[in-house]
Amino acid sequence: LRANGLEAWLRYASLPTEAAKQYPRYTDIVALTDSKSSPVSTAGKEVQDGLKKILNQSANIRNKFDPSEQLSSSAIVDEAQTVVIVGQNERGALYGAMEFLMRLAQNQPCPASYASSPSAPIRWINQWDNLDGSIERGYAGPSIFFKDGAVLDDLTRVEQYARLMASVRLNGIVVNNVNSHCNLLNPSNLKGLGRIADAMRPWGVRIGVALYFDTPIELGGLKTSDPLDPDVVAFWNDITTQLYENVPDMLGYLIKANSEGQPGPLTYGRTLAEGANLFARALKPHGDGIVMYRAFVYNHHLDESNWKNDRANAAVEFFDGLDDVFDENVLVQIKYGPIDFQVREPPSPLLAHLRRTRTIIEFQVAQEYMGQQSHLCYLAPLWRTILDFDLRIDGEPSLVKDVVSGERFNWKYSGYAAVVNVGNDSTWLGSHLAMSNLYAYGRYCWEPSSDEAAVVSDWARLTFGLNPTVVDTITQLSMESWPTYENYSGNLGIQTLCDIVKTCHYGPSPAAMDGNGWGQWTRADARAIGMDRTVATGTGFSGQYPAEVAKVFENIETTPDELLLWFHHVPYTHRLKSGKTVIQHFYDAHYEGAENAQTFPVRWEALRGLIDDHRFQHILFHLTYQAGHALVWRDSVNTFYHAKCGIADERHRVGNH
Ligand code: GCW
Repeated sequence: LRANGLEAWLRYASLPTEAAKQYPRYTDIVALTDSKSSPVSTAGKEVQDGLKKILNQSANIRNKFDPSEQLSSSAIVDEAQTVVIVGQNERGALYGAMEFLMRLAQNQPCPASYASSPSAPIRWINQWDNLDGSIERGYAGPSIFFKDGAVLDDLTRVEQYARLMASVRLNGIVVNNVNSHCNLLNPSNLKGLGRIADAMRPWGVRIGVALYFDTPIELGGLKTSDPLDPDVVAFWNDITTQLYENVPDMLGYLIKANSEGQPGPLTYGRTLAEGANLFARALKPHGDGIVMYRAFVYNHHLDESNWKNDRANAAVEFFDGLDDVFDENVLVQIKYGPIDFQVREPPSPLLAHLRRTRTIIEFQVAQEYMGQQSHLCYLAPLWRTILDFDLRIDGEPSLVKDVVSGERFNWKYSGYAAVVNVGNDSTWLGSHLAMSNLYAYGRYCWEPSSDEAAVVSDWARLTFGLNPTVVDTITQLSMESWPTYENYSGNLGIQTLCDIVKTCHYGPSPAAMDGNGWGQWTRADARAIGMDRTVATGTGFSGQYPAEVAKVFENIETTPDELLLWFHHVPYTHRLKSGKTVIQHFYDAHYEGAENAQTFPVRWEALRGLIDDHRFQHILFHLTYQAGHALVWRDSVNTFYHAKCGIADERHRVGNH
């Protein structure tokens, strides 16, 4: 049977007969709602579909229940056979229903009673889809939302996507690229956005939009987009009213401004807060809509010859001091690291600076610098290095996950966003294994202390079936994949070393890091490597952290090896805590990483016949490619640094091909 990639982890594969027999016969589904578009109604249909597929049971759905009435089946006399699923709201009931099915599909009976609630209310996705149907950093075909400047007529895939989102309790999505276009807001697209919202709403998913700052000029024909100009204010008020007419439950606006060539308030001599508040005030009369104002503001024409310059400093420099001046419905959306979704970064120090202004942390499922879905790279272990990091704000425990959840500063509305690049491809992300990142992202928003291996095992069982060899193999490969990728790409916090000059951000190009204005510098020369970000002699970045953390990073002795070159400029001969020199670590890590990647297709081979051949082959192809590309990475990076510093590999591998 050709496996349908569209179902992803919601295949609801039938349980073996023996296992299925253990379950009661479920005869009636009571979905208590009068509305067909309610998530409760969706839940009813989903349970009906799931019971059919998993247990081969046919159950009737109805939407009323009189407790005095006997249900149709005689089996229902035993209360233990009645499953009651309730939520604090309609969405909650849908989540409970899907959890019930996903446990069933894994042959894990539900406990007698069980409750669960989210760590944070904002659990959203950011698509970077352009109106022409292309996707920025998309590697899986064209957009499922847009084509030729308009919203697609057929939104079947959008609805299927909302179903996947609901199953991992993601409740919002910004549907267009942060590098936005004024035509998003033309009259026919406003209607189209309404259709997208209608398609996703039954799954408890609300939509938001990313705005282009100069829309008043380019679409409205105004002379300026100055946020304090009365005509500009009126323009945005009017557009916002029209948007709410089409999308009454809109989440709000995502704004990328004064970043990478985008216009913004600074273009008009106004502050970032004045820019953000413009949109906040337009949203305010309509409900609970928020402005998600991105902290990714930096100068990409930075002069490398000045050793004090540092792109990593930008977010705090731009946003510090604005904490008290943003309107209350402005949230600042912060990438997890100070640079840009690199293979290893410390958490953004801005997370420790905003206390009154609530924040959203931004992750990236879209593996932009992480092998772009051609490499297996399960990201939950990376996310945990950020979420579990203790920022020690005011000397108090301040785990990033507790800041983001709202617990640390008593916020009621804050949370998570992730850039996701699903496309029209039948696998959604271009590779079956990459879907574990989307699944895990939802699980982590809900419960950021989840065990990474347990999460990926759940995903593997749901996606590929219950065979323990299959589940164990996928779990092990996934758990090894990020450390392996880090080994054969950028080590010790030097960043990923992808090609950033061609802007593809793919494949090795250590030379591309320096000599340009992007600020992803390594400062590698013949003798030394790394960014000196200390307060004492460098860019001062380490001083942006609260005192206890700043002290750790300021000092080479206390900086962990994995972030050494992020914070310090050291000779290649500098000895790590492991006892190795920096350069020997580079050489060894690249051999270890590439060697381990060689085992991936071999270990996958052992699953031949244990999963359907179509997906087996598809994945085998990807892992084989990854194994080959890991060798390219190894040799490119090692040869580059060997040529730079001239220091021989103790094990005589580098330079001897
Ligand atoms: O990582 C960089 C990407 C850009 C992206 C930008 C951003 C949408 O290379 O493609 O633009 O970040 O996050 O705004």
